Amino acid sequence: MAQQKISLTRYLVEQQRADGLIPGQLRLLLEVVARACKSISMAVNKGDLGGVLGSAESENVQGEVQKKLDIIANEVLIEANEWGGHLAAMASEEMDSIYVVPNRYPQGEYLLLFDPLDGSSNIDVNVSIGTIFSVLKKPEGHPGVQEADFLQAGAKQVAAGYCIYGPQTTLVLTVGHGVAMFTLDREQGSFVLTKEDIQIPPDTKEFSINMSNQRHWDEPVKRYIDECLAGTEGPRGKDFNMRWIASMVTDVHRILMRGGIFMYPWDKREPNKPGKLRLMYEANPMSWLVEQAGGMATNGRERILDLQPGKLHERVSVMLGSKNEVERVTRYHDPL
Ligand code: P6P
Repeated sequence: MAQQKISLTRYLVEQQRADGLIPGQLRLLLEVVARACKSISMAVNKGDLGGVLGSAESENVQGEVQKKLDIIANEVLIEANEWGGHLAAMASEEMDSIYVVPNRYPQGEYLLLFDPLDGSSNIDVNVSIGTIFSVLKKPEGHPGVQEADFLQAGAKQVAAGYCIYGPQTTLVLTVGHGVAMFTLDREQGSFVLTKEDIQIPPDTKEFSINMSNQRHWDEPVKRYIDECLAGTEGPRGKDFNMRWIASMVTDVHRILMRGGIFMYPWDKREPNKPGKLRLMYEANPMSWLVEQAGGMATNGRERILDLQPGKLHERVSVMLGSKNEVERVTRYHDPL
């Protein structure tokens, strides 16, 4: 008999039965986010045929030119989640401030943060992009919700994941009980469990970094990459391969599937910024997924999930992936 397909809904119900990590409201939240990602996938897949490519002639809070699909994805996630009664508020890379669920809808106990479409520079050239999301619980003890409620360390997340829009549309998710992967069955229109308990190999021969920034890096990162480039003639005694897709979702997905180290470190082009990537809705969800898959994630000195955020859109230096490699480059940052 053909192996039974386990839907996302069944997986979430059975996880709740097994370890109580997915209360009803969180299950609803995750199913709504998955449905929103399915809609985004349909829009992305239309490309030019849907008139969704190109610039929206506007800028986001990061000062980046928004693509039409950035705005579409953001609106899809807002509209899908605001009425369900599971959320108190949302925060997005594409919005300056938080979006409080309107009074006409019931308020829930969760906070949803997302980068609605990560890797925007790849949208118009048909390279994989994705949605990254993170779920926190609204702190108790006061009515309403404000931006400060979102400023929780990544270790406080109750769910995190991404949906990658590539040759397959794949949802990758953790609620603190390992990492599971669901592939969109377009005939059924539903996400089907295709991998669970994903494990990142502790060692790797593949690094992922934007080499054009090499002259701007701090010494420890320069040393680590120089040693990788020296290959068998250098102290590492093995040759390395390099991949840089410039979509964090896609680079991290490859690492979850076959190992590797991803780095977007601080560099001296913007010395007052700790890095390019955002802590709350890029680094934190990806770091939890990587740790849940046996990997490691630091900012070069500290565990990313321990960082206490000061601002909603703050940035961070990111080094994550195969544990032994992240340990090594983090050790190189130790004061002598
Ligand atoms: P660069 C995409 O814009 C993003 O935020 C990440 O997804 C990606 O890893 C990084 O920026 C790419 O940055 O400087 O190589 O274009």
